[in-house]
Amino acid sequence: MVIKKYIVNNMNEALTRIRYELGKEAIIISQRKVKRPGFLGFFQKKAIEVTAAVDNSEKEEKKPLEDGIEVIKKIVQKNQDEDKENYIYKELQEMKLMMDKIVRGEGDQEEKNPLQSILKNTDLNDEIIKYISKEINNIEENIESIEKIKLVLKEMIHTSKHLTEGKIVLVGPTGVGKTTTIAKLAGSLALIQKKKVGLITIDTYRIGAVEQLQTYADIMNIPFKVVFTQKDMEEALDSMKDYDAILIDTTGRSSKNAMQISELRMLIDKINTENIHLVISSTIKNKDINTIIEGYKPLGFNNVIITKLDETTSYGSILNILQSAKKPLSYVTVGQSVPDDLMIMSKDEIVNLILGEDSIC
Ligand SMILES: Nc1nc2c(ncn2[C@@H]2O[C@H](COP(=O)(O)OP(=O)(O)OP(=O)(O)O)[C@@H](O)[C@H]2O)c(=O)[nH]1
Ligand SMILES: [Mg+2]
Repeated sequence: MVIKKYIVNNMNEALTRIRYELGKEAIIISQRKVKRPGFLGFFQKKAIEVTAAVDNSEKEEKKPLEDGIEVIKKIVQKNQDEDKENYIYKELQEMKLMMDKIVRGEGDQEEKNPLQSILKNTDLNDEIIKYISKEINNIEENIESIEKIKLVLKEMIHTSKHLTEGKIVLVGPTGVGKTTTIAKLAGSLALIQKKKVGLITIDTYRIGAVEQLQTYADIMNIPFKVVFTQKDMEEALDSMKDYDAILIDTTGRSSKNAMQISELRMLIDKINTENIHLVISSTIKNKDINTIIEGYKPLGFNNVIITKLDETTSYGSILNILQSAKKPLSYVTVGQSVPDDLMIMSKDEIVNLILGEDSIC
């Protein structure tokens, strides 16, 4: 077994070097953020220390899965002292991805074209990769390929101006985190920004759904109304008309069910707001993105919230979703904690995530 440490700027660089030096059967056994030494401690840059290993016993039959299990055991052993459950979980996810690739025999071609290798590791869809590959040829500046990719990505990403006042509606598929995000927004507006906030739910569809938001409303001491009809909606909005912000939760409907969507639309029309956010999970499969977005278009959403970034290790889905929706990103969520795990991200932060130069820890 050969074990080697690499200090790199990002995981793409690590994967390229590991495959080049140790071959495609190498596996990553640990990664951690470190700082490169700088002049008197100045200009220190963030870097990643990646440890990779490869079994070089030639005569043994190659059994990547069995090797992987051995390495998993070692990682668990190594981290037991350090009490880093999340760390182990992330390591295992990284390893699973790497092992899948090894088993599928991918990687040879990527070594030959570092640009393709950088883009392939992002999970961006093929259409976007094609577009970026084409666009970077039009950049005449004499800069590295990775910098060109960053320029193109930044052009493609749009973020919202944040309206934290008025009527804010969240729509989207079941279980993506709408109610939790409403609670995070309510917490941030009412408890931190000291705004006068009201909550409304038209979430009458699922048993237990009303109680979930009612509990948050009680804890935060925020008025809460449940709405069944257009008349209820009118009355609820009227009772909160002098509030700074009214946050409106909806039930996760199947976007394939046009009837359910049109019922929801009648209530949303009554709200009469320009501030409708489609909530989508970053863990969505690429091939489902367009269907979901098409299904929710009749509701007239004009922002996108991407949730559960803590549950993925490649962040290309952010751009895949935004490109399909053609609407700007307003918030992302990075965990279950209310209200802490709600974030506004800059274009630079999103680009760094997509290119593997940063991660959600
Ligand atoms: N890991 C993680 N879990 C999240 C995040 N946001 C929400 N969740 C969890 O996802 C689950 C579903 O969240 P809800 O807020 O009930 O989802 P919803 O969209 O309101 O679901 P419906 O009302 O059924 O349509 C809960 O267990 C949340 O704690 C996030 O950013 N990260
Ligand atoms: Mg809900």
